[in-house]
Amino acid sequence: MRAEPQSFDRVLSSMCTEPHPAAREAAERFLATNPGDPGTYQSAAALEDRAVAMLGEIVGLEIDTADAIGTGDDARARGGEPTGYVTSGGTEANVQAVRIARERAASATGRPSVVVPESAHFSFRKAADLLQVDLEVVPTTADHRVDLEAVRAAVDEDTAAVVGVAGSTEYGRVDPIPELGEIAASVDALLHVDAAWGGFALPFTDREWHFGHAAVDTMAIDPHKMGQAAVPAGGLLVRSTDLLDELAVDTPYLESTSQATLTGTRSGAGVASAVAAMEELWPDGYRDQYVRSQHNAEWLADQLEVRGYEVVEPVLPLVAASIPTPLFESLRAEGWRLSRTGDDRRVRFVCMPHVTREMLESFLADLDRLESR
Ligand code: 0PR
Repeated sequence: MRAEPQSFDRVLSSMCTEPHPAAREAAERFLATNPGDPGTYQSAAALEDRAVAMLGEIVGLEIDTADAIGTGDDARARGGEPTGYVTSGGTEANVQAVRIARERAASATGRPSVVVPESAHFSFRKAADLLQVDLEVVPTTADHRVDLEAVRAAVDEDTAAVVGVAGSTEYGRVDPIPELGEIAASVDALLHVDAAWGGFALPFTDREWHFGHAAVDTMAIDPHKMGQAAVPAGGLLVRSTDLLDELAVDTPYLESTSQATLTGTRSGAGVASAVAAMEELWPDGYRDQYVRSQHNAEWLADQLEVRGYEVVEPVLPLVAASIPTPLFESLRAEGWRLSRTGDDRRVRFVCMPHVTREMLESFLADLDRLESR
């Protein structure tokens, strides 16, 4: 087989990026390891503890490495400590968070429901489908954040979880997390925050989004997106081990006695590359990258506005702009990888680390040329 992987030269649509060189190297070294079997792959499992501890630092949780999942039995015996694990991505973290909430609500009488903003990622639909919970989709307001009044009206005794998005897929918006926490607590539901994409940018903003800012119970944060790790490396973090216990199944013939992850065999490459990227970049490298990407997004938004396109201002490094379909198609034909929002077909530019000012200048030159044809 000889096929070239996708070059990132013209990719403006993706939430993935070129892995950091240290992350690439670490992924290669751990290709054949499985942190899902910590008894056998001890160093991959130890790296996962390290990944979880570092993710904890980023999301405002102090995690003792001995409490992470590799040594889960000990941690569970002690109970209550914050913990988590490296998932295959945001989808798995979101599915598992819904599963935790459903299990926790299992003794309630009605069918459990999860309240999500319409801006939530489609992985919550998969979760609802698989787990047989009702998805209550509430609208967003004009600024593309969840309508709190609608959330208040949607919750009741069957609500197992309320979801807030910290960096939405289509507009990069951050829901009012502290307020969502209060609403969730008022009906004894869990608060899950989806920071799968935003989690590595938000620490450098003044947004209130993490465990230290609000009564957050579970969170998705993906090293394989803004974290510059190799795919697959997502993260699920929980406020206390008893929440992860809701997921544990017995594993009779493994050395470890239970498993809380959704997949069995997992990628040691993802885990090792997440640790390498975070050790290399947290916090200064991520801060520099956020500042660079945010400036690029603001610059692109201005440039598009000057040209008469309607633009949704970037709160995080993501710009959405109304570009007519024929022009969108012509740009794609030139090799630009672009995608559109579901509701109003705006073109979505994700200013990931591989997106440079030069690349955006070259994109705008093509846009101008094609527009004047
Ligand atoms: N939560 C949020 C807020 C997301 O944006 C995404 C992915 C997920 C969860 C799910 O994450 P996984 O895809 O890791 O399971 N959103 C991206 C999107 O729809 C997914 C993506 C990534 C699409 C890379 C294309 C691509 O090249 O844009």
